[in-house]
Amino acid sequence: MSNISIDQQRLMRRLRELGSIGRDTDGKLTRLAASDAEKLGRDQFVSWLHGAGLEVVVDRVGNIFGIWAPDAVTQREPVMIGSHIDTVINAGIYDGCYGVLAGLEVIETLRENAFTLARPVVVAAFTNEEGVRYAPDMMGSLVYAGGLDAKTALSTIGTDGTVLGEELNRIGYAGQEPPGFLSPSAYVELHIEQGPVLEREHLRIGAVENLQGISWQRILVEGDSNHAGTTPIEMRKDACYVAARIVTYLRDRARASDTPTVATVGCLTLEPNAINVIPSRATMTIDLRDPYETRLHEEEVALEDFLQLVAAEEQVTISVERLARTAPVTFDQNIVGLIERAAEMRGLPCRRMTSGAGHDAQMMARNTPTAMIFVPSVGGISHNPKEHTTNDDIIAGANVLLDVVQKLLG
Ligand code: HGY
Ligand code: MN
Ligand code: MN
Repeated sequence: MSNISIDQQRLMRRLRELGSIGRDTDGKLTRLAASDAEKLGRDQFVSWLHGAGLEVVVDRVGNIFGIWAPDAVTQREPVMIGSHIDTVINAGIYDGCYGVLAGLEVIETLRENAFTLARPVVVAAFTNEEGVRYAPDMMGSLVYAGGLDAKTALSTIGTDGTVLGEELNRIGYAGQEPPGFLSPSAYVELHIEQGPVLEREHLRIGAVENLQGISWQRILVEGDSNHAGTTPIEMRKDACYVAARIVTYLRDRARASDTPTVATVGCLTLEPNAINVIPSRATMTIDLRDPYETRLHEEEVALEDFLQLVAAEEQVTISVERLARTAPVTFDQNIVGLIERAAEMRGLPCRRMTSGAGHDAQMMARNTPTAMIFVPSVGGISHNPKEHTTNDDIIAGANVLLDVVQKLLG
């Protein structure tokens, strides 16, 4: 059993405080990347970092780092604990924020227990993990890991027509440090599972050993507007009908798949969007995921063929823009083993598992031994204000992170 534990009240208080930042007049929580609301969240996090006596560094794409590096060890590679504090629209309070605040809590607990560092330890909040305003998702960690150059990321145009670099400048988080300025010896991310597995199996901890591949596309269907009353069905070039066929095609394919393929159309807009006009244009996003690269690729090719077929049948034009594509990732088996042993030492039932959600860890795994710790999501719900994890599980996960980080710092 580990001899130290985190300060439960402090972690729970900060989760609630950060979760109160970015709420609209209806109480809905939205802190999109580089927005005014996210600035307030960033400012709060930075003030906690300063309060903990950590060195604060912001890199060129706005990734924030809280660093504890005593002089004697500054030359050694740090252990990094990270996640994100940007959210989706109408979000819960745990996604990303839990991992960042638990990381800070672990560092503060180590400092309060006069832990002697053999290497620096860093907590990171990566920019634009969700990818809701600027695609791709996991952008800050992708740049950090060298998968996207900072200039391209900063010139990304958002769904609202803004430019990421200008927004980071405007909110005061366009840092100077080159992304990748620290090359960690290990990266660990604590996160809510956001799915039903741990709760269904009455487990407390997930030792995440791999993460599924993700493919994001934006589809534009161009038909012809026409009169809803006078246009015979066979004469229609109905962009909405084509979009509906794409949605049902994706669901049918995912249901029929022999692997855990999932497909989601999360955004759909119609033009001119009038009750008595056959839509001329439909813009939609497609989020395809599968733990197996060959299957994900098969689904992408099958979709491409279907789009050509339905465009010909309905005499519309369909154009595709790729927004994000990450292959499945396998995490570091040694760190996964440390997580299992830490859970066992604390008497927490644990299992190895796959992450259905994307995380900054999948980008950091490109260059750094990486793994993730999951705690249960009540009802498997996430990306929803009902997202919830019990206090006991929040605290248990943070203590497992504390134990794993102590081992990695050894
Ligand atoms: O989309 C995802 O899986 C993550 O929440 N960004
Ligand atoms: Mn997340
Ligand atoms: Mn998320």
